Amino acid sequence: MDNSNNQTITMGMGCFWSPDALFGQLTGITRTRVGFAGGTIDNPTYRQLGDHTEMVEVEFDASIISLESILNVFWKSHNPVNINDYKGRQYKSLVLFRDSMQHSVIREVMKTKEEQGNGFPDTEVAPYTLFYPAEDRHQKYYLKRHPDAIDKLRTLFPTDDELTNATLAARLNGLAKGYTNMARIINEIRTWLISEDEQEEIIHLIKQIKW
Ligand code: MHO
Repeated sequence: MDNSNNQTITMGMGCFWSPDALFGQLTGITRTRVGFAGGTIDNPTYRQLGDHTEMVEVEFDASIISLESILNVFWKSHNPVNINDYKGRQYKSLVLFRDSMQHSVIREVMKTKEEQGNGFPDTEVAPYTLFYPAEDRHQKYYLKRHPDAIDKLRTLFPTDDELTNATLAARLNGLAKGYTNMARIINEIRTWLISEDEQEEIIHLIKQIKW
């Protein structure tokens, strides 16, 4: 689903498994990936992430969901405390912006949070440079607890990358974590810009999954 309204934002808010599912279930989010960013060492891995932070990278259609709403979900869903990196850099509250537009939206939302009386969020805000995707076993972590779901999705998304990048996998990962339900997902699929036959084929497939 490529179009000119697409934007990407990268957020760190603790262990990346839940944010993958949390953002993945939102209409307007076209894909999610988890990985490491914000540090300096080359080629971090889950076991050796060095000074990097666990982050979720979210691609979204800004004509459906605004950056502001995504950021509101971000700050509502974690405790942005970084004093002395007290939880370590692995679990920093961190947002990486792609351009000055995103930077100013981030600052505005932070100012609004402060005005609402909870103090200025202690979230680090920095320009995006590199993002290292995490190992496949960390992508769509909650969905991967359901082997039959993965088996069935493999008919549509044969490779690990295709599965990780699929909007459908993002929604079902949200479902596996309990953030959404099947009826919502099916209603949304009926709005996707694919043929009715393709919609029904996908709906048929996901209805067969044994959870
Ligand atoms: N080891 C912790 C966090 C995992 S998260 C990918 C746990 O099992 O919940 O950092």
